[in-house]
Amino acid sequence: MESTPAPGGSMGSAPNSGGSSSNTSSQQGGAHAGSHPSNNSTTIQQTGISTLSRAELKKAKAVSDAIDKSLRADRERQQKERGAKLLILGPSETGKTTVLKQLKLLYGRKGLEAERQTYRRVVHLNAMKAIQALSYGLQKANIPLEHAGNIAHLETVMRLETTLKRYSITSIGFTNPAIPRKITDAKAETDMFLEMVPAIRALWADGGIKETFNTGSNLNLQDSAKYFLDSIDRIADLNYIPTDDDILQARVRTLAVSEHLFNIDGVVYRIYDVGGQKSLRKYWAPYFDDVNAIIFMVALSAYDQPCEDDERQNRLQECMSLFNSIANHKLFEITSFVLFLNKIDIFQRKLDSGSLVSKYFPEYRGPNDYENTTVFFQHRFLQQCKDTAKQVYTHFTHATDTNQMKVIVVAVNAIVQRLNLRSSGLL
Ligand SMILES: Nc1nc2c(ncn2[C@@H]2O[C@H](COP(=O)(O)OP(=O)(O)OP(=O)(O)O)[C@@H](O)[C@H]2O)c(=O)[nH]1
Ligand SMILES: [Mg+2]
Repeated sequence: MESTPAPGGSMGSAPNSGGSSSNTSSQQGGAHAGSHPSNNSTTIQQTGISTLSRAELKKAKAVSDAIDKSLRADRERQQKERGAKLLILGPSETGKTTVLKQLKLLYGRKGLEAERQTYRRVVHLNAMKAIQALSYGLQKANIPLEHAGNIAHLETVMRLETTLKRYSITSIGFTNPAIPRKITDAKAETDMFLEMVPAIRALWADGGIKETFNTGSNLNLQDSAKYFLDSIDRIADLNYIPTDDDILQARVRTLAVSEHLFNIDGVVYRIYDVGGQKSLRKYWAPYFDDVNAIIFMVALSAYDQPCEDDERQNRLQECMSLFNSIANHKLFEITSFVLFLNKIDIFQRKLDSGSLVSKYFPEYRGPNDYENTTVFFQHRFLQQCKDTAKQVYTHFTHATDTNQMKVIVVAVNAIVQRLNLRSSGLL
């Protein structure tokens, strides 16, 4: 591990100060003797204390080492108490809030308990939105239903569309108490869900909807659609309580920046989760001061998707531009950067289904396999940093997988701590 002298500490401080008096030689002077024996033998002779016996020198060194150790421990403690400020940035739907949920599960005192009941409604809304997007996609692509009897179900779903819009998930304020708006008409919402359940069950089993699901990448379908539609019987149960996995899969847009405190292996982290939609990015800047680390989230699986608000722009390309502006921001010159190339499970599935990276990134000429395409994208992101010496730590992540995230969070904590200690002169 690289070692840098501690500013103001005994190592490397003013060379002559230690030996100037025999009284201080056992404290500061001794530290020099201990740290740089060859340099300090000169100092000792110059200051006329060459008469110190070997035993005395040894003792002085021991005292000095003890002082060094204690100073270092003090500074480490102060550093830990000050904590680390960490921002999770990136475009919408890249998994920022999901990472935060994982941190709550792994390091929060109550895990996801406080949010569990609210998520019941989110899960229901997610399932309704999913079947609606598929029904809309089926009609748009003129795909016939497999069973004509399901037409009535399709009509139910489309009829409830206007009502469902009122229950837009974006208007739920529970991720941030600063947003007072919330669904107050929970009963009406539950009634609507129960009315839709038979339609969801029948349509999700229909070959036409299956075909729509398998062929449409522009459906604006949430990544968790299949997960919740597959679980329709379980989530429609009157006694249903969302599991941790359900909460990790559930999708709620973040509207406002929120702060969360975690103690990760003795270090206090202040972590900020932001809304990634373009219109919300102007709210990020007030949090840019004194940032120790940034986790920048990328949805690798978005390589074949257009931006939500601009069909002509590729999502991953837009994400690279955003990374460019963040990584080269003057306030982040000494900030540690961790890049999460996320949603690798969906990315792999897309490659397996034959979706070609080169169709969306024509400059890519390599094989359409996971190993080569991920290296290509990693390289493209790292190329965005104008400062070629800037170290960006990359992880390929599956943010809904708690076991994988556990390992990655430990690694990120170690990196942030090491870089923090180094920037404050402790390493
Ligand atoms: N399959 C899969 N789904 C993921 C992964 N990471 C996140 N998701 C899902 O992607 C959806 C969006 O995740 P969020 O964490 O809400 O995204 P966000 O970046 O916070 O989005 P905004 O709040 O709009 O900025 C959720 O349904 C998550 O469950 C992943 O690695 N794999
Ligand atoms: Mg979010």
